[in-house]
Amino acid sequence: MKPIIFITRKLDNRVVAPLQEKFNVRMWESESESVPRAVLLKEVAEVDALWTVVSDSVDRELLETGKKLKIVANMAVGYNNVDLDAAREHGVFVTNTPGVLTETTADLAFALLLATARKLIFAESEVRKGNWNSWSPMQYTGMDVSGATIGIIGMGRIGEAVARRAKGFDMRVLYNNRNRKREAEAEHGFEFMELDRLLAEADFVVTLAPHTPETVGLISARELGLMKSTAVLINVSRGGIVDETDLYEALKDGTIWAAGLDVFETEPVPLDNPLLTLPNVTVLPHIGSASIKTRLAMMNLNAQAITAVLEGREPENRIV
Ligand code: 8YV
Repeated sequence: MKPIIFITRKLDNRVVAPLQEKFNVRMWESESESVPRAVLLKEVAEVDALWTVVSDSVDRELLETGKKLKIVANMAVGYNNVDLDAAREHGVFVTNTPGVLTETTADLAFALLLATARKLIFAESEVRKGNWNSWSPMQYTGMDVSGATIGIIGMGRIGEAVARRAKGFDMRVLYNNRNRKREAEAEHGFEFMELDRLLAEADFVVTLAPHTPETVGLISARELGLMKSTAVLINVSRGGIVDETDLYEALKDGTIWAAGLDVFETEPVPLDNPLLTLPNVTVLPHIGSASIKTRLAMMNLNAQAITAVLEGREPENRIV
């Protein structure tokens, strides 16, 4: 009997076919609807390996149901959707997909920063709607990126990659992180700064911290109040890090100038999320790592981790 894998999303055949040669692969085929919880619980009760993405909640109930489960391979660098303590208690490996998505996600962070600063999405829609009828000096004007100050909260691999891009735009780079990055400071002139001062000095604040109990609500009303009224907030890490109710108020009353969001507290973002009603918010559907090459690389890492565990080896990129 071949070991069984359940994959919670429809995957490219280039990734599935090699797995099918060795294992019994089951996959949720719908691309328009996420796998229902009842189906996930039924599948996990029978499988040896589970392939998940960030919107799958791998909680204690799920891990207890997976009596044969040996590995949860989470196709993301973040793993806040997995109960690590429960996985440890049940002897289940948990792996992620770091490294391969760094540059792609930094590209997206910078694209979102530029798009928000220069109102690209709004301006583009004006052209399509036929509203571009005249030229006026202050029409469609935004904020300069070149030469401005960027403050990066969470200076991991992706944070550093965003900082390198900022240098190309002659920006002053401030960062806040649990540990100092002295090599990067010496090499690129990045400046370490405590959070409140960074928020007060930056023209662009980019949140790239992981979602942990310590970072939930890290940017709330008080922090937004410290920012410049001309500042732009970019969140490409996890929704809960920025308090959405407080952000809505800050954007509405002009406490800050604009925000670019690739991530939300609830994803896919519900259409009644008040942030969607504001003109000074750019929204994206969590596409930080969404390039063809990177998504294939992430899938390959997940496939390798599952193969290793089902063949009795220790997987790479092990969290638990
Ligand atoms: C993923 C991400 O694309 O890696 C992460 O943590 O947020 C994105 O790169 C997404 O989570 C898919 O699972």
